[in-house]
Amino acid sequence: MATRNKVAKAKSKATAARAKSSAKKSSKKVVKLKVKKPAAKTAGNGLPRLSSKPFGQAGRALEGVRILDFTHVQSGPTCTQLLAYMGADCIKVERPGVGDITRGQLRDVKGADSLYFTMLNGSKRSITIDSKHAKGREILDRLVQQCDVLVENFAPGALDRMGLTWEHIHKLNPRMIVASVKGFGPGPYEDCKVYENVAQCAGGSASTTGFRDGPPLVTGSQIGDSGTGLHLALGIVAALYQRIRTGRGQRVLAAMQDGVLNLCRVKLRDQQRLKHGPLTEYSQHGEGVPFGAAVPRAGNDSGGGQPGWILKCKGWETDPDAYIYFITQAPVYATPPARLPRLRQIFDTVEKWTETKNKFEAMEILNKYDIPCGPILSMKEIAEDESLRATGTVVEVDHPTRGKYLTVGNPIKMSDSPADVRRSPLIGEHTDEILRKVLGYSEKEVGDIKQSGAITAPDKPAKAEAA
Ligand code: CAO
Repeated sequence: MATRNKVAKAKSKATAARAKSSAKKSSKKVVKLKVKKPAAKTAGNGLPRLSSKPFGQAGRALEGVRILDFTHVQSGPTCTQLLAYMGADCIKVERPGVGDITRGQLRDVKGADSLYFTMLNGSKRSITIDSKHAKGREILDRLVQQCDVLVENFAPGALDRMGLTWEHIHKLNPRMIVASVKGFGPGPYEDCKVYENVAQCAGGSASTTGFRDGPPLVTGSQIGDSGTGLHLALGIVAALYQRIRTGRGQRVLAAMQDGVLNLCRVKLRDQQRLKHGPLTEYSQHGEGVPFGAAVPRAGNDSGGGQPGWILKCKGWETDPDAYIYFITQAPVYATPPARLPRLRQIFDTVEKWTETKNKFEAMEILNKYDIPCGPILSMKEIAEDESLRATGTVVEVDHPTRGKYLTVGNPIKMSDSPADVRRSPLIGEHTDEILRKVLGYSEKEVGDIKQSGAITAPDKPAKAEAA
């Protein structure tokens, strides 16, 4: 009871601090509290009155949403980074002295956070908390009370072992949404740890990628990690929307196997079509190679009604990316049945021509004839692409220890919610600020917390790496 009173007192203090800090903010720019005010200000259809502010100046889509970001590595961070770009206040909780393991992985600049970390944790705040320390648990409980969403992608069971079971969280804050990435959903593999390529294999991508006469292949697109992060972000936004009606939070689970399968659904479509005959759009059909029991790897076949292939362009002998994707729509082969048996012949003929042009010249000429095609762009070309910079898809940000770096901005463009793309935080950079302003701890309490060892690594002050 005493503890409960203490929590309640702390909560009201924290709420006051939160209101004070948002009032302070609102005098500078957008008034977020106004957006939340209901009934009297509605237009009669349950929605607030139309904003009179110009588009792009009425705040960001997720402003006012506070996230307890307990994510690490790639899948979880990619989800919360996207929500942060859309305006959520993302508080990343990291282990004192260590932080997200990716801070030090694939390090390219000595002593600076890696690009692995910086490109997945932009626009967030960082607090260090030892979740296994009694005082750390108390701080986490207070964060649970102050946040709208907890996002995590620990190994199965890890969150429970920290004492943060759904029951505990729901009791502390019934409005909280608890969103998780796991490798597998409930079933035989639910306790397994999973990384990107495992998910690509278990989700059906690897068995359907590569060439027919080669082994299964993983793809460079991080469909297991970033793909699942995207799925989770959608689940969170939908849960926030449902909470407007129900008032309560819910659990959201995005399993990596499920996310990959969702992106591979056309291959499950093809698996079912196999029962009714060969997959005529696969080039192996035109080549007279019989199908087996499962969907085969289709090389660079386009997989749709419009056959395509990757063709060499001028310079292919030395440039590994001097290729173009070409789709056949020539009138004499106007129908798929007319084209499919002659695909190799068509592509060989067209390639004789593409080999005389570089991929950009070929693209320009082919587009004049409305032929869908795409140059194979290297990451170097993408990094230097001016149009991607202009749209904010590729953004350069400045970082105190590593200097300028490129990151991928928000790939989703919203006309009334400009992306908020900022550098990633240093480890524990916002520990003090969050303890005081979000959680309402007093000067003395913050001092006690520091002494307790709950926010510092042994023999190391919390901000040591930030210096
Ligand atoms: N304070 C104290 N301890 C902390 C902490 C903190 N702030 N943050 C994390 N820890 C602890 C956890 O409690 C856990 O301890 P226990 O095992 O004793 O419960 C420990 O750190 C390790 O966490 P973990 O199990 O998540 O990490 P791992 O390196 O063993 O596994 C991964 C990593 C990715 C395989 C696993 O987290 C996982 O399967 N996640 C779900 C799927 C996923 O997201 N995979 C994609 C990763 S990106 O490729």
